Amino acid sequence: MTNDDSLPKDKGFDRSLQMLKEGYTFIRNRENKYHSPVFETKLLGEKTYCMVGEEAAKVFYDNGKFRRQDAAPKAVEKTLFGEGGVQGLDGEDHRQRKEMFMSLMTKDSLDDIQSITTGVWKKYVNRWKDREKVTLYDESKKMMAETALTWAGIPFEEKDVDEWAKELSDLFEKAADVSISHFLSRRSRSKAEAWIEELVDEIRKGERKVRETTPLFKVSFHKDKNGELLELHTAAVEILNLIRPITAVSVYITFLGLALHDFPVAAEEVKEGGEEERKRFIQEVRRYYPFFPFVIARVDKDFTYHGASFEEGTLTLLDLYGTNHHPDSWSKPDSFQPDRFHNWFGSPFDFIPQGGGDHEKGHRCAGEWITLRILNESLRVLTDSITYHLPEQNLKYELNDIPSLPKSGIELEYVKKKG
Ligand code: HEM
Ligand code: MYR
Repeated sequence: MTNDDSLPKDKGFDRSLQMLKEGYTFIRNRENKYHSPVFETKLLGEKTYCMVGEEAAKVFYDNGKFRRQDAAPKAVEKTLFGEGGVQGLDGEDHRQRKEMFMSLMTKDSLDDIQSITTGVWKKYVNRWKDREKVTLYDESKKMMAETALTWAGIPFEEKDVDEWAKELSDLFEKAADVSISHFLSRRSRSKAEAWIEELVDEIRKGERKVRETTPLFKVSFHKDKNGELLELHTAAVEILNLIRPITAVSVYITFLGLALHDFPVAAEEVKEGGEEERKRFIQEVRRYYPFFPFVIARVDKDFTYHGASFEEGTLTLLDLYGTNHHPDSWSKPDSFQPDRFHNWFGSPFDFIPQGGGDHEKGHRCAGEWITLRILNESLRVLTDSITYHLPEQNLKYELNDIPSLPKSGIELEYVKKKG
C-alpha cells in the first residue's frame, strides 16, 4: 500500500469555521494551494478527505468505495435530510427506497408538475398586478411550496401556503447555520414531520381519501425489502424529501432572474429562441451559480487513489460547485456561456449540480428532471409571458454564504402580463 503521506494535508486545527468562512471555495482554494484535487483536512473534529473534479467524482460515485450511513453531520440530518431517509441508506436498502422515488418520475408525473407550475405562475402573476413591487425569491418559495403540495397530493388550504413555504424553506435555508437559526430549522422539521405522519396514518387507516396516483399515496403504501410499510416517521421524512427540494427550486428561479439581468446578450438569445435556448440557459444557471456545495460520504473499504490510501470510515467530501467550475472540464469556467451546452456531450461526473453518477443505482438527485421541468416553465414565463423592471437594489451573492442568494432576493417592479 502507498504511503499515506503522499496526500497533502491541511495541517493543524479543525477547519470547520474556516470552511464556513470560505464557503463554496474552500475545497478549490486548497486544491490550488496543494496542487492536488485530493487532500486531507479536519472538519467537525474528524479527519476528512476532500476531492474535486471529474476524476474524483468518478471515484466518489463508484459504488462500493463509499457508504452514506452515518456520513451526514447530525445537524444536517436534523434539518435538511431528516433521519432514516434515502440519503443515508446503502446497498439493497438504498436501491429499493430509491426505486420508490424514481417510480414517481414518470413522463405523466413530470407533465403533471409542469402544468401545475404553469397554473401557479399564472395565479401569482395575476395577484402581482396590484403590487408595485414583488420579491422574486419570496414569491417563488410560495409558488414552489404550492406546486409541491399540489403535485404530491397533500391537502392544503390557500391560506396556509405562506406557512408551508416558510417551514419548508427553513429546512434548506438554515441547514448550514450554526446559530439560533439551526434550532428554528429543527423546529420546522419537527412540526412538518408531525403533521405529515398524521396524514399518512389517516390515509393508511382509510380515514382520508387521496388519489392512488399521488406521491403521497405511493409513499404511504410503499413496502421496504422486508415487505413492510415504512415507519410513519420514515414515510414523513421521504414525503418531505419530495416537497422540501421542490420548494428549494425557488433558489434556482431566483438565479434565473439574476442571470437574465446580468447577462443581457444570453438573455436576448433566450427571449428570441425557443426550447433549445431555454434548456442551455438553464443548464448554465445550474452550473454557474452556487447552491448545493458538496456531498458527503465515508470510505467503505480501504482503497488507494492518487497514490494515497483512503482509510475505511473516513469522512469524504466531493465538491460539487468546484467540479462545475473546474478548468479541466470547462473552458472559461467563471464566465456565463449557455452556448457551451450546445451539442454538449458531458459525462455524469463533470456537470454535477445535483450530484453525479446514476439516478437509479447511486445517490444522484431523484428530482433532477422535476427541477428541469419547473425551471423550463419558469424561464418561459419570465422571458415570454411577463414584463418587469428591476429597480436599484443589491444583487450581490456571496460565495461564502451557504446557501447563497442575491441579497435583495431580486425585487421586480411593475410586473405585467405581455400582450
Ligand atoms: C439528492 C441537489 C431538487 C429529491 C440530491 C443531492 C443533491 C441534490 C446534491 C445529493 C446527491 C448525492 O448524495 O450524491 C438538488 C438541488 C435541487 C434538487 C440543487 C434544486 C432545487 C430536488 C427535487 C427533488 C429532489 C425537486 C424531488 C422532487 C432528492 C432526493 C435525493 C436528492 C430524494 C436523495 C437521493 C439519494 O440519496 O439517492 N439532490 N436537488 N431534489 N434529491 Fe435533490
Ligand atoms: C434539497 O432540499 O435537498 C435541495 C437543496 C438544498 C440545498 C441546501 C444547501 C445547504 C447544504 C449544507 C450542507 C450539505 C452537507 C451534505
